[in-house]
Amino acid sequence: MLESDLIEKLHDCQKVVVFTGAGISAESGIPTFRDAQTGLWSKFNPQDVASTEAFRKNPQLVWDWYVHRAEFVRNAEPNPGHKAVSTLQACVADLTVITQNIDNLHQRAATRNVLELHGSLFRLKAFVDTDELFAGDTSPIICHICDGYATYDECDPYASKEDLAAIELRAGPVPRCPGCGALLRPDIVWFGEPLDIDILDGATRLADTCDLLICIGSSLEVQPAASIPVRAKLAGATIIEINPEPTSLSSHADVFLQGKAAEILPAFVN
Ligand code: BV8
Repeated sequence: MLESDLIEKLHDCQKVVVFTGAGISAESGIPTFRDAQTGLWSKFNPQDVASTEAFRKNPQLVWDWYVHRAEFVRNAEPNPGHKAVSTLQACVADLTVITQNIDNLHQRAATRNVLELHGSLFRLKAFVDTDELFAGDTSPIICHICDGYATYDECDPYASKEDLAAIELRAGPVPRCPGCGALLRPDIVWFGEPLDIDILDGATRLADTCDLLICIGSSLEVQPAASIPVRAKLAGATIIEINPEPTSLSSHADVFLQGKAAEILPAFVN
């Protein structure tokens, strides 16, 4: 398929999914995960920083690691790739972004309808250690502030949701829920944790019903996210992949555009 045919096809599509991974944010200066030299996982073991076990063992270390990443992301800007996706959304009838990224850069590029499969660095939730909680004497309740498990004894009836909303991922001691005192953690999906069922269901339904899926900047090594483009292909969607390196999807894609997202994507919207 020629690039001009592709652009025409894109404008004819009723339902488009843009599926993104860390590669779309690479040109905003945010390191990817699996690059052999600069990837985060070339310097850190995911089990030591991105797992419930790590947080249980050393919450401050994990908090500090995410504070560092959040500062990096706050200082980054959406790049021409993010902006092109946003422009594309205005040109097609129905476009949803399904992203594995937790950096908020699609939203900052004014893209709407973003499904965040792995959560966001910019929301917090309670760390719930269910093993410890259910081993205690008191029956758990749901904390009215953080919606995590708590006990009646712990929960402060005078605390408000606004108190929690005011807490951000910033340097300092790991904060606690103003209601129940549970440690707070970023609202992201760590290895071994299930994805939010509603978000995963929504993404799966889109994969099953879209006409076109554009897969941008993902190594497709993490499940269940990696199954989304495959599912769309099996359901009959046209698949375009944009990546400087081939992946397990490339040979099955209808079109594989080898290169950087920030260079290739703007051509779709000009
Ligand atoms: C779960 C946390 C079940 C946040 C992340 C064996 C088989 C199948 C599955 C498993 C298995 N062993 C273990 C599992 C499960 C595991 C998994 O998939 N592991 C893999 C690694 C083997 N999955 C899970 O644990 C998931 N949960 O399965 O739960 C369950 C069910 C019920 C009850 C309990 C449990 C949870 C997965 C979530 C992991 N969270 N991060 C954080 O700290 O960031 S993973 C991490 O990988 C990021 O979130 C990231 O988004 C995600 C995917 O990576 P990519 O985005 O693809 O990034 P990567 O660096 O890999 O690739 C970048 C690409 O960009 C490259 O291709 C590169 O060429 C390209 N690129 C570079 N520059 C550019 C570019 N492209 C375009 N333009 C450029 N300029």
